[in-house]
Amino acid sequence: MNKKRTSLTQYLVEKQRTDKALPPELRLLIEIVSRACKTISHHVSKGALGGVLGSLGTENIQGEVQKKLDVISNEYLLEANEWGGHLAAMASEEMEAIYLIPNRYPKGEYLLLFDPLDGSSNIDVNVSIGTIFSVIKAPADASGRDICEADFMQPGHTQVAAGYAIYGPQTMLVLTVGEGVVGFTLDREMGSWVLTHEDLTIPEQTSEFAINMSNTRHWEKPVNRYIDECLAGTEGPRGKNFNMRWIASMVADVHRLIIRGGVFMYPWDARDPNKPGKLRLMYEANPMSFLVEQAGGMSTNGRTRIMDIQPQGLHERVSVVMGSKEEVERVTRYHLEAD
Ligand code: AHM
Ligand code: MG
Repeated sequence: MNKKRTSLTQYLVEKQRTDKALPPELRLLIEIVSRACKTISHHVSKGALGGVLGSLGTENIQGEVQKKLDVISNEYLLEANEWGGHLAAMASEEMEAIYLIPNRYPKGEYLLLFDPLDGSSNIDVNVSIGTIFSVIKAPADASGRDICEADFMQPGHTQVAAGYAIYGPQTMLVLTVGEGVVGFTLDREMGSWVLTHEDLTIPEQTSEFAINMSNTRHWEKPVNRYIDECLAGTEGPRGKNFNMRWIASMVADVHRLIIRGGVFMYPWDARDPNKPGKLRLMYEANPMSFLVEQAGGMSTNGRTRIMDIQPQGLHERVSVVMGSKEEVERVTRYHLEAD
């Protein structure tokens, strides 16, 4: 006899029954987002056979060249979510302005934010990429009027759900509704998400870090100090050897640390001194911080908790240090000592 399998739907329905913190509209929202991720996964896996590789020749709001799959994934997420009646509006890394739910559909109380396809530079080289999403509630005074960008300007600690789908050797969905972190693996034959990781927990200690080392000369001193100490191995102040990994898809790098621990950093650097970092606060840093904290890890911008930052703009960027608690504490301490 096969072991009984729990599907995503079953997991969410049971959670809704036992736990009033998961309202039916939020359950519907998560199911629809995860269904869109299934479709995106299908297209990603077709690659050149599906004619989806390569660039479109257009740029997004951040001035980055859009890949065909960036745009296709964005459209799938919009189409899948606009009609369900659970959303008031959406915002995407790929769109300059927020997306209001068309008038022909009912509106709900949630706001959905997403990076439709994170790790774009890896699409054409067949390396893991993913979709990241974050859910917040529209402010109470927004009912009966159109949502505006200011309604999205809520710090990360107001998130009610967050997750990512990773399109790798396996397609997985990693999710939090604020009560720990769970992982589902896509059974491609059955077309269903199966609960495979019940309680994902990040070990407090690690000897693995992820950072783009080619930017070493542009970092702030505290980051150089931390990495130099790791590289010194058993002969340095840390007294142990460290390993390094850098996939250049945040989804894949964070997934690794959620599974086995580690610290992930994309710090501010002097290449573009006016930007506070490369990664996006609303589409990348906040949802990943929510997952990391729910898994027992920690997440700061080097100085303060990312989820306490008051956003000023939809496409705002931020410096990121997240993962195993002891290492994030150390990097944060080094920054504060240097200030
Ligand atoms: P994207 O959202 O345009 O794909 O960019 C974000 C990605 C992250 O997934 C990853 O951590 C980072 O950019 C890699 O940057 P770099 O190429 O500078 O190493
Ligand atoms: Mg991204």
